[in-house]
Amino acid sequence: MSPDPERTRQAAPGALLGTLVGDALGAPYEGSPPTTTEKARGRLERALARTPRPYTDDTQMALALAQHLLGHPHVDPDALAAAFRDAFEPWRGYGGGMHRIHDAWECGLPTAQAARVAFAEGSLGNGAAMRIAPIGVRWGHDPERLADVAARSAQPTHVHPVGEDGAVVQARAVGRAVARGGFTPQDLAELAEEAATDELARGLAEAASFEWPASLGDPHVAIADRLGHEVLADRSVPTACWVAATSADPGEAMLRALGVGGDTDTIAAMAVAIRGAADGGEAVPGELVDACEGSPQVRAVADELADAALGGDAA
Ligand code: AR6
Ligand code: MG
Repeated sequence: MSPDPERTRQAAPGALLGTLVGDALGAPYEGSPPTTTEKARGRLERALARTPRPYTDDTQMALALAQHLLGHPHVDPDALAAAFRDAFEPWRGYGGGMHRIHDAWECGLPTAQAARVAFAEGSLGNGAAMRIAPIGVRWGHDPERLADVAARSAQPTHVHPVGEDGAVVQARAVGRAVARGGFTPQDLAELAEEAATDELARGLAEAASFEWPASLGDPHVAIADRLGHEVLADRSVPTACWVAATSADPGEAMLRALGVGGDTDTIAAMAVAIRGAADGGEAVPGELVDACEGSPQVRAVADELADAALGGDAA
């Protein structure tokens, strides 16, 4: 299938600015408990009142991956590891394992060995999923290629099957949103069927069947409890997909993620990326985009990625 030009040009900034906004405005609430929508609105207002509003590792790594894709559309894990190493800024809030992997890269360890220095079986954190939106943009029109490229992009840092599958699922979610201009609970059920690991399949199936009568109030505590809101891929990717599938637009996805709490910045980055891809860059509220560090750079990279996606698969 060839990518649709108009759709791709709208989805690319939606996905990448969604990552940025979710990350930078969710970051002050990393580790916060779930709360009501009303209090989530207060969280957003306080995030907007703070300065500066830096992005964290989610956006830092997404930008490095996006740049890498421009030269390596099928991903070269060694060159990608070098790109992550060069972009690394330790104060950006990286996971503990990432600091150890970065030291291993600097000490010259081969990529495959460095990926196991923190955890022998590899990381099952959500770090490979949080940065994946550029692959959804670049390969949204080709789901098989997308899954292969997403798995390769996890290799430098997340070789645990659950860490890698989280990245593939999140890439598929963004890719579906890019290709179709929508993302609904039906997508959750289909993603569950495609998942490679039982952990992601279970989480997505639970997300697809989650029902919460409005009379009970906000679902955030129940979602955090059942689907999770932690840093592990299987306890955050299905949650982000649920937030995206049940929100009307990127602004609502931001609020819901702020309500779910936990690994707030990363769940928001993933959820708003999916919703932004579905609804387009103009649907991501401008006051949120303008508030974040790096928004012009993110916009520029998104446009370059859209050009690359529309330029053909031979590159
Ligand atoms: N066994 C036990 N715990 C694990 C394992 C494992 N195999 N793998 C990961 N963890 P990490 P990330 C736990 O460090 O995935 C930032 O805040 C462990 O507690 O590989 O890039 C981002 O914004 C480990 O420290 O980093 C994201 O929110 C944690 O999972 C998140 O961190 C994270 O795994 C991304 O983290
Ligand atoms: Mg985080």
